[in-house]
Amino acid sequence: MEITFLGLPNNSKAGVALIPAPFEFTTSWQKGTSLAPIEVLKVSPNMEFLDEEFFLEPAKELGFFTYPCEELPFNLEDALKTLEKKVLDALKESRFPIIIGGEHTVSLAGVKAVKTLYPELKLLHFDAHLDLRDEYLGTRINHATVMRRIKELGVEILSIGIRSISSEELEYIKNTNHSVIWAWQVFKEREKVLKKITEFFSDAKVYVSLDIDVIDPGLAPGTGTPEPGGLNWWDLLDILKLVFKVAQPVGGDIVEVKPSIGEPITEYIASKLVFKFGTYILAKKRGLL
Ligand SMILES: [Mn+2]
Repeated sequence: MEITFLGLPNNSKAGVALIPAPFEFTTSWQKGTSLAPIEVLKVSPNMEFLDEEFFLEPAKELGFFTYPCEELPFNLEDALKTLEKKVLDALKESRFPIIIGGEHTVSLAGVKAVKTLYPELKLLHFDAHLDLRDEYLGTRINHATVMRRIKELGVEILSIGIRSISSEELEYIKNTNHSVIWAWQVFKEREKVLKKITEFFSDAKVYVSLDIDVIDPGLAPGTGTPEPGGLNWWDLLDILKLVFKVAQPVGGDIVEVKPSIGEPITEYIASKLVFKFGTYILAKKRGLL
């Protein structure tokens, strides 16, 4: 049976494309994220279809088109290429692509595809980790290096929610002036943080990459590396809404969910985030932000 977002039939005019990426090649600690796309989709029909902030119905007024949850090629480079092509197809059909991962490496495919249409693309990177290593466990393309590979494509990145860093990464962010908003700043310097985000993204085309571990693991425990001190739901939505207001998001991904069978809290949160993306795209179109 075909699994779709919210359990609704796919609408060919839908404005949002959901691209499942059961992608897990380089996960280093707790595995399971390849199961996330299907589990995130499975819990989605349990949500209300009406958004409680804007009273909009994104499924009806914008539409979600769920791509089939297919296996990707067994080789990392080929899997990334296949994914990149799927994202490009979605863009060509004028849909806002959202990859549902899978490990964070999928962002490389998403960004490459979106950047072919929008060369000046900037990246909003929600994460507990910087993912800026040059190499990890002997490879250059993996979940711990993905943001460095994206930066090498010439994409400006703002990393938000960071609360874990290696000495190599510290050196790198100093040398490259990489923009970081630490998790503690979201709690203690809120106004400054919102101003920095506004200035960084103002009027830009933006790809939003959201590692679910940006949220506090007390709230979203289903992830491979549960770092304490993360963002809460409303912090996250406030930032996301602000970026939709001041800039023009054109694609994104939600990655690193590790399903907990029998207790699908994090899957449900990820599913609701997909719904919020749809809502904010629609709210922006209607001039409501
Ligand atoms: Mn992370």
